[in-house]
Amino acid sequence: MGIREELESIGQGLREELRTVQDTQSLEQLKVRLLGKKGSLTALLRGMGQLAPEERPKMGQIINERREIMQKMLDEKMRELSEREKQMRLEREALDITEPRDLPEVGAVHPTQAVLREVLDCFTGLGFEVVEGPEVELDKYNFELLNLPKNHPARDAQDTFYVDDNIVMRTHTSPVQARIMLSRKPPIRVVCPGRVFRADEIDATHSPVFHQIEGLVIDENVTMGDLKGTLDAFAKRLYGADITTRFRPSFFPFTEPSAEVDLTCFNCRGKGCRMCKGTGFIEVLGCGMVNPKVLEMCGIDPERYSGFAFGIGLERITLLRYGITDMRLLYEGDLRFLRQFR
Ligand code: 2U9
Repeated sequence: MGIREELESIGQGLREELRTVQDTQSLEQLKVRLLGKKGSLTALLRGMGQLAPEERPKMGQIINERREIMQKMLDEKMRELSEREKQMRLEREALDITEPRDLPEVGAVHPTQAVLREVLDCFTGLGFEVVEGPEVELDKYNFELLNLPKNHPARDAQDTFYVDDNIVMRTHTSPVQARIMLSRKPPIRVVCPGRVFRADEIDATHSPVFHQIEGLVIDENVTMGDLKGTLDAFAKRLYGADITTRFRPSFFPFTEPSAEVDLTCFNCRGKGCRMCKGTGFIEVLGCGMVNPKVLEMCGIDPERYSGFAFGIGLERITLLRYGITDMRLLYEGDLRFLRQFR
């Protein structure tokens, strides 16, 4: 077969293959078979060596023209096939964003967290700063500086989780305030929320891990009247304008004098009911004037400064707030319980 016939036959073959080729990958292979290093057209060009020298330029020109035409046909087909493949891919991958589907269940703020937020909102509104500290503490900060000497019953291994002789799981958030006193000068106005640990029973009102919010104010001329006013504002903010506080004398090593604070029962608003056992009041927190000994140990001059402190059990006020009767419900993560707070 002469070169012209072969060119004709290659062109014919290409036209037929282009009619049937279905995808870009096969087309690419076809292109290699034709124009690649071992392609049929390339072989034809090489075969020109057999021709008489005067025929070569003419034939070279013809082959190259054909080659360009074929190249264009291949390119054209390539565009057509890529476009088609793109369309098919788009159809295959299309998402119907209007299609109805199951929505994920909406969560709820946990009741303990909701009450914590309210309490912190209240105190930050009064000018307090929120400060947090470590849950694993040195004996020095958890006990020593708070006037809880080595043989004090509250330090008993019954109540305290010891890590070693000098390290404990904090039994209250007071060590955070002790650290603040050591590192700052008055005026100090802080609230310290956080997890605390006591080797306690687990029952409806006790858990070995619970939360406290403690507050501390230190400045010149801070009085018990400031303490009472602050806690009154807290009570009214959380439970309503008709709620008042009642102080009963008490004892804590870190405060002197100390008091336990009752609020008007927010169930019966003071009339007397089962919740307050007929008294019209519910015990909610403890407080007092910071013991001058504590001020002194924490580097603050008790002659110049005075302060008050209070401690609130977060779970306790959460139970009271929602009328929940068992603290374990706050820890168990039972969705039937939690869904009620959505
Ligand atoms: C410093 C000085 C004094 C924090 C205080 C209480 C009273 C108190 C209890 C409330 C419920 C613990 O969670 S509870 O069982 N707390 O009654 N806490 S005064 O006094 C401080 C703290 C830090 C430096």
